[in-house]
Amino acid sequence: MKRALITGVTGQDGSYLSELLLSKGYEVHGIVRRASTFNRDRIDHLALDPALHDRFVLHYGDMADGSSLRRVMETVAPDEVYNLAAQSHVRVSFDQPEYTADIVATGTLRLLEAVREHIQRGGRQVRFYQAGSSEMFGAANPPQSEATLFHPRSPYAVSKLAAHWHAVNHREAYGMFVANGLLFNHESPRRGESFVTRKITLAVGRIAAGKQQQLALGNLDARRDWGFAGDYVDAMWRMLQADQPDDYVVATGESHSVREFVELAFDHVKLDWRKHVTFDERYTRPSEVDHLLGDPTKVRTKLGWAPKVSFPQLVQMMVEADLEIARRG
Ligand code: NAP
Ligand code: G4F
Repeated sequence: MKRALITGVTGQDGSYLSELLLSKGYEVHGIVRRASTFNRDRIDHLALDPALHDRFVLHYGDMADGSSLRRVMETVAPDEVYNLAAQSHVRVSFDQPEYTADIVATGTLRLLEAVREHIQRGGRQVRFYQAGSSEMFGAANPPQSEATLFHPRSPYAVSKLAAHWHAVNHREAYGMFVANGLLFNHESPRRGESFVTRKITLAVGRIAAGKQQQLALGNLDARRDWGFAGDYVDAMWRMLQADQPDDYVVATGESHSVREFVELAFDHVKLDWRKHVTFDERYTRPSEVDHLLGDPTKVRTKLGWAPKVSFPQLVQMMVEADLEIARRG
C-alpha cells in the first residue's frame, strides 16, 4: 500500500485528491493547521468515516513551521508528497505580501528540505508534487504552454514562481523526483467562497431563493481557462506515476470571461444578471491578469490526461449545489 502526504488537505484540491488516492488504495496523511474554529468541512466525510480510520490520518503542522514539517515527514515516511498548502487568494496577496511569500515560497522550500533530509537519512525515494499556478504566466500572451516565459503580476504569483524554481532546483541539484503542475483555474462546489466562480454561484442560489438581491463584482472582462477540480487532481497523481519527473500545464484549452460565467450562471435560474450585478472597485487588483488560456498538449500526449467536465457542465454543477444550499439554509 502506497502512503501519501498532502499539505493543504483541508482545501478544495486536498479534499478531491484525498478521495482519489483513497479510491486507489493509498494510505493518506494530511497536514492541518490549528484554527480557533473547525476548518475541516471538506474532509469531515473522510476523517469521521470509521472504515477509513487507519487509512486517512491528520497531523498538525504549518508551512511556517519547519520543525512540524520535518516531524510529520519522519512520522509518516510517505512515498509521495503533494504540496497543496498556500495562501491561495491573489487579491489577498496584495494585502499580505510577506505572509504570502513566507507560506507559498519559503514554506515550499521548508518542505522540500524536510523531504531531502528524510531521503538522505533513510535512503528511500520520495516523489514530490508542487502545486504551481497559471498565475505565474500572468501578463504573457495566450495561449500559455510549458515553453511560455513567466511574467507574474501579484505577490502570490511571484511567490508561486519562487516555489516553482525551488522545486526545479531540488530536482536538478539533488536528483529528487519533483514534478511541477502549472494548473489553470479549477473550480467545484467545494471552491472557496471568495473566488469569483463560487462567489457568483453562491449569490445566484441566494438570489433565486429570494435571500439576496445584489452581487458586487470587480473586473468582468478578465478571461480564465476554467476546469473542474475533480479532473485536475487526477493530473497531479499522473505526474507522480510517470517514469521521469517533469513540469506540465493542466488546462482545458478554452477560456471564458467572468461576464460569460455570470451570464451562464444567471441563465440557469432564468434571471437577468444585469438586474443584480453591481461593480465594486474593492474587488479589482492593483495589477490584473487579463487572459489565461492553457495549452494542455503535453499533459494529454505524455500522461493521457484530458478534462471530463465542460465549462457549461461546471457552471451548472456549481449553481445546482449552491441552489440546494440556499434552499436548505
Ligand atoms: P485552497 O482551497 O485555498 O486550500 C489551501 C489549503 O492550504 C488549505 O487546506 C489551507 O488550510 C492550507 N494552508 C494555508 N495556509 C497554510 C499554512 N500556513 N500551513 C498549512 N496549510 C496552510 O486552495 P486550492 O484551490 O485547493 O488549491 C490548492 C493549491 O493549488 C494551492 O497551492 C493553490 O495556490 C494552487 N492552485 C490552485 C488553483 C485553483 O484554481 N484552485 C490553480 C492553480 C494552483 P485552511 O483550510 O486551514 O485554510
Ligand atoms: O476567482 P479569482 O479570485 O481567481 P484567480 O485570481 O484567477 O486565482 C485563482 O486561480 C489561480 C490559477 O490561475 C490560482 F493559482 C489561485 O490560487 C486562485 O485559485 O479571480 C478570477 C478573475 C480575476 O481576474 C478577478 O479580477 O475574476 C476577477 N474578479 C472579478 N470580480 C473577481 C471578482 N475575483 C474575485 N475573487 N472576486 C470578485 O468579486
